[in-house]
Amino acid sequence: MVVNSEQQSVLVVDDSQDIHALVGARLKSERVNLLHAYDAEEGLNIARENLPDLILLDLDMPGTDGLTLCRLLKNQDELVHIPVIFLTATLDVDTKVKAFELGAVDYVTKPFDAIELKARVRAALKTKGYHDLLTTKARIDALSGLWNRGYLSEQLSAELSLWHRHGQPVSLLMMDIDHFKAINDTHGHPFGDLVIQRIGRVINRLSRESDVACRYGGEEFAMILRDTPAPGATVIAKRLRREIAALEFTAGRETVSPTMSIGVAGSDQFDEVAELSGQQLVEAADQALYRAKDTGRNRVVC
Ligand code: GH3
Ligand code: MG
Ligand code: MG
Ligand code: MG
Repeated sequence: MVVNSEQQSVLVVDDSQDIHALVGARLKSERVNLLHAYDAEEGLNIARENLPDLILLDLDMPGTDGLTLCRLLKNQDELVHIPVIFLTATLDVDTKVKAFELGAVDYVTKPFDAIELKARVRAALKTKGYHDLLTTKARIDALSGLWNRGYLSEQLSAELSLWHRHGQPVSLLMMDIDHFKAINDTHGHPFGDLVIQRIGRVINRLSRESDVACRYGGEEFAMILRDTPAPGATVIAKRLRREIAALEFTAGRETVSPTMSIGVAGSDQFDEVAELSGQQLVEAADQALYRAKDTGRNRVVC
């Protein structure tokens, strides 16, 4: 089973150039990208920038020591899941216990044995690969292959903080398939699932790399449009509506052509910049969607 097809990276934080050279030589045969830092501050910066899959951390460094750096790493949401293996000459039990309490997954004592270091690094990277796979799976909707609602909510909060701090606009589309119950009732639930899947593919195809397209639930979809005010989002929504209306499904001798109603809301439509929450933006897009339903369906309302 391929856990992670991308090359994993390992950050080595140690004040000794010799240790960097030694680790490099020991892990030469491994398919890993090595990153190097020579003190805690540099280690923290490189970790933040590169989000490595594993950190090999020296316990004894001048200035901020390894235990303190480990505590700093484990205090940051985006870094907390990076496994830390301590490199240490110390065999003192209290220090080892302290390291585990701070969140280290393992330690290797210097001078380290080549095979042992490799085995411990491999084991930690394998676990990290499984962790990443599960994290991704927990964010994806199985039927459509789009992101799920939980992930959309997380990303919406992140986008709104960019709006609050830098005035970078964000828009949200709420989409709902029209008369979907009738499609299910007439052609069956598996056919309905197929419609959801193919509409999901259209939404995915028309979304940009920076957008977050999700299945919000049932036959409802949502999309976050990054750095996009409401008028720009409306253009995208209209394109989506058009492409979905052009889809044709064959059900026995019949051709089914589902349509979608879309509500648009943008942060730029709100006056009180600092007050806007994800919930409010969802509510605004939902209200626009209701208006689209009320005024005849198969349309975009902003
Ligand atoms: P409207 O135009 O007002 O949106 O009408 P509608 O019939 O689409 O709305 P309603 O919310 O009444 O119906 C949604 C239907 O979607 C009901 C539910 O059985 C169906 N549904 C929800 N999730 C799934 C799913 O995963 N697969 C299938 N096939 N149907 C689903
Ligand atoms: Mg040292
Ligand atoms: Mg619905
Ligand atoms: Mg519907």
